[in-house]
Amino acid sequence: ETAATEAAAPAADSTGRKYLAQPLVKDIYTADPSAHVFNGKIYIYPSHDIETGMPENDNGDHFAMRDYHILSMDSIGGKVTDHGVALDTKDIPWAGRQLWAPDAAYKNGTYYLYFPLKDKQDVFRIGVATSKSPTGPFKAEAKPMEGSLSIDPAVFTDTDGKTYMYMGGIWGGQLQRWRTGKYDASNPKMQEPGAQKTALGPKMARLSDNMLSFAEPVKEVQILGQDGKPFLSGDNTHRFFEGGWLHKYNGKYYFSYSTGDTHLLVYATGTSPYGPFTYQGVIMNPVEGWTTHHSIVEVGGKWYIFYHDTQLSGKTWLRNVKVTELKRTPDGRIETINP
Ligand code: FUB
Repeated sequence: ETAATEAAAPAADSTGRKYLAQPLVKDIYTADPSAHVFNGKIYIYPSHDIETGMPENDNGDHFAMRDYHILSMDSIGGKVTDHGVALDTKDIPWAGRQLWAPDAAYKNGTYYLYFPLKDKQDVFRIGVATSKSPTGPFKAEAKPMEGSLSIDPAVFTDTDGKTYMYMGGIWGGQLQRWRTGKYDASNPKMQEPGAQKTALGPKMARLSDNMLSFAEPVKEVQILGQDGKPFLSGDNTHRFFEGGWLHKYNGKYYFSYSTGDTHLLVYATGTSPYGPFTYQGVIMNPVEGWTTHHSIVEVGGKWYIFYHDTQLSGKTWLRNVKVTELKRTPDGRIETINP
């Protein structure tokens, strides 16, 4: 554990929404916060942004992260602790480059850290590492998860104890290169299906009891418009881009995600963790910076959204994580946040 702690001074916006606009830590850059409550304490599993001088491009080469730091806090608005390096690329046997947005889960006395990383062939895969502590250090498995692909793993454990992973991201996340079921390096980096074709969906699978592998073949998740039809690729204010997250509220499954080049966080709901999910609306309007990535978690009976922007640096690849309340209407609709 490092001494680097930073109190997140509570603030309120004009609507009374608390904790908006306060970076949770200021001494390192953090992004893509996946938050969980383990044993009554809040743990945040973020990317650790660093300056590497890589050129900024649509392939995301400038996001050249090399390790993870886990953050914790006892309560929203309380002191934030940075627990130091939890996993480093140099300790991952199959590592190529770029540790992107991670997530974590707990089962039977072990914590699991799931992370996207390019292998030595420059193909994004999802890896898993384990620890007896929620803050690590984590030990990576020798190989990426069999059948895993692309980026942004998000792990959801249902009330029946079954755990599912959602993953995928287009453009630099390479999902468009998996359209045939196999990785196709000849598919240009940014090529989505034609504007009038069905958009690419995120992928998902249930995890095995050992949490280290998939219990079933990876499938595509269907996201439908209010008209019941899948979104078209050209509909970039609605179609899935990256950063999926699943939570359950009042028996309903909420799948939320980033629309990428239109910079929105949006959500869709369904009656099963497998979907299909029907689009409902915008959770958060664009933040400062190109990327937008979030997680949604219940803490002490209230719901919060963790997200990032570039307030501290003004640079898209040097982000800072934040948290604010997630408010719903009585019928469960999420109110749009204007960050
Ligand atoms: O942090 C690198 C990438 O940027 C993440 O994997 C994406 O979700 C976007 O936030």
